[in-house]
Amino acid sequence: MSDRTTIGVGMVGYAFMGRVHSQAWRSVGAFFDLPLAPRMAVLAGRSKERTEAAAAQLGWDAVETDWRELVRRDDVQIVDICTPGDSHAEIAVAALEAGKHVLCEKPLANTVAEAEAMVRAAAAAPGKSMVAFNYRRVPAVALARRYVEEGRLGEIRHVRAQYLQDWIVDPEFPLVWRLQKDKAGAGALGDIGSHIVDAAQFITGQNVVGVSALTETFIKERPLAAESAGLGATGTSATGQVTVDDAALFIGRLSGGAVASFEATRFATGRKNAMRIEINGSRGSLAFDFEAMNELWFSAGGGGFERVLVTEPDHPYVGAWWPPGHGLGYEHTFTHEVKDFLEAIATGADPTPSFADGLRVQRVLAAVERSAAEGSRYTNVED
Ligand code: SOE
Repeated sequence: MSDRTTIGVGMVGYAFMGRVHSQAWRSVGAFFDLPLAPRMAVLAGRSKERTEAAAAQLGWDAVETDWRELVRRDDVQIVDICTPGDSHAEIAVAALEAGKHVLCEKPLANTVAEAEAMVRAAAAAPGKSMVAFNYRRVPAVALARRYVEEGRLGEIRHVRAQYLQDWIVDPEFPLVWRLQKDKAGAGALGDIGSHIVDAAQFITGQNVVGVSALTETFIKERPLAAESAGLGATGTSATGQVTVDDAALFIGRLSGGAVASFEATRFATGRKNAMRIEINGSRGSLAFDFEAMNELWFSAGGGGFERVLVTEPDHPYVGAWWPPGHGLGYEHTFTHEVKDFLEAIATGADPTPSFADGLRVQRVLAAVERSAAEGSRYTNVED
């Protein structure tokens, strides 16, 4: 391990995503045999005191209070962006122009124009770039793609995807940044709808080419957030407008001829992180629910569905971890993500999902918003 080349990582943001990315950078070298050893060099955040406390807790060597300083540093070769969407484009473009590799949280940006600028910067820069759609790295999701590639499903006819959460059902839950359009770009649509669009495209190998959509904001005004802007925030007595969707539903066509339905909501009372996808093909079907993330359900047609416990050493990523049946969790998907990113950097391969893949998802989100706003029956993604 000690003779591996070290590569410095600088991360911007230390809330939920920053914490889980930190865990990934910290543990990846202990479980995967990698050509590069990440060094958790610098953490950037606005408040010096809080950033120092986060760095000490999460294992970062130094702090900056301006991400521009982090991007300028010689001991940073990878910039990991864990901020709300409103700063993704600016940080990513600056980092790419400074010759860094960039890992950026999803959705890629808040608008198609920003995502396009990021794709242009990525194409012109020497550094590698990747958007962090972590659910691709759930072993069962990667196995689902393998099944499709092996032809076990035959021709794909239906995709049924849902992402169901309930953390804002309470009208007193405060107006955190995820509920503000200027910071998050969109609501459930961007935050979790983007994941199911990416997962559907990843597993089937087909792109969403047209949609017909409906969005809703059930609670239009909420208490302003007090101390924290995260999922555990508390409210004040002042209120503000919710400027994003609470739920987004859409149907769509895929480039290979399949039809799809998508539902993204934070109002599915009792559902915590139910990222679900079912795919029906001419020869077989598969079904996945993140709340039981170590399982993939497969049907070869007759006899209904059978459970595949995705904990065997020959299943994607699993061999690096525990013996069969011992299972993985949410955080492992991020460890797999940084493992794949480091390998791509070391070998010169292009990591996926690329910024271009992120832009493709962004265009679908924009088409959903257009369709919902216009009440149109069917909206082509490229229009
Ligand atoms: C909040 O809805 C959230 O943390 C998303 O932002 C993540 O992308 C998802 O993985 C879990 O839920």
